[in-house]
Amino acid sequence: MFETIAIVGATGAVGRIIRQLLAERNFPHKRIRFLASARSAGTTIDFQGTTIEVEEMTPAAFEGIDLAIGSTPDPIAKEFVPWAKAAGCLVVDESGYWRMDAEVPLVVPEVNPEAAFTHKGVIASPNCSTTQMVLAMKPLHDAGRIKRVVVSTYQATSGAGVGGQAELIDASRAALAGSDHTPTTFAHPIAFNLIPQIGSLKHAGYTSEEMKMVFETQKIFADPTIKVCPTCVRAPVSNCHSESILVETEKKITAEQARALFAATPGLRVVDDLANGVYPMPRDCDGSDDTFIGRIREDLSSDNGLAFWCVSDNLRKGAATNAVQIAELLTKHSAAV
Ligand code: 11C
Repeated sequence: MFETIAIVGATGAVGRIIRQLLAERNFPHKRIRFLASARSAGTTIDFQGTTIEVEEMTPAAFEGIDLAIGSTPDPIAKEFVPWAKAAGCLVVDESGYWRMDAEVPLVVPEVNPEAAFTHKGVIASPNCSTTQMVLAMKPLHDAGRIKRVVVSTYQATSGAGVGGQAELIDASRAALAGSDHTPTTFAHPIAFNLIPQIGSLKHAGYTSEEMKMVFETQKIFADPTIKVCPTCVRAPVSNCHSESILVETEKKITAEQARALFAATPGLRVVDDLANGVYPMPRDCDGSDDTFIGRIREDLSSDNGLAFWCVSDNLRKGAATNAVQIAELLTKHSAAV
């Protein structure tokens, strides 16, 4: 058991869900501490019947912490992880900063749990759009080896933080009232629109968000030969990312086989009855830790292609839940050795 645990970025949107999950899942610990920026330091948070004061995240703050779960912007993670490691604190980091570091395992517990135990003081949790996709890929990859993935995302505004969700509401109200609204979080109007850019131009016409889906997928499956062609799109949805995914496997997997494979995978839920208008939609998946799969069908344009639709709560399995599951994996492992 990790005696003293901490949440870094405890007051943020994902930090709040991490707190809820640790409480709901009775994560074993003796003491919990909440670290955040100087702005939030001194405020209080109620946790399991105790009022806890938020502390400023400084190098000294990590003394005595055994395990920290971090949910902060990349520049903050760059700064605090070395402080935590120097203090002997193991970090599960939700940011993008450490994910592609060769010494840092990138883990989705249902996909590559064994990687977690190779850590050297920090374990990274993937980008939300990658996490739900690799979770869906896992049973198909095990059964037929995935060679290629074509994915288009429909990403919720919550991926851009609470400011993104607020902008969707403000911009929608303004559009309905016929008044002007100047976007601040997004580069273009988000109401009644789709924005086919998430992140900045990164490589050969692909954005940083798209290249995360490429590189993180290859790292998680430890297979740089898996080809991924992503298009990431911001959609006027409050929460839950949706993805249209086409995989090509070495060995043919029928739609019926895929349905059974998905249904037998922990963390996946099949919602698939097109004739009756039943499939996963962001509104229905909000607040769930599962990843939902529907519209499962064989590709009409290739022999071994399989197409499906995948929806997941990007703040939960895409962020907080995955990080907490990594921490649980480490706790079970430390109990077993
Ligand atoms: C988005 N996926 O929807 C991003 C947010 O690397 O953890 C998460 C960015 C990350 O905008």
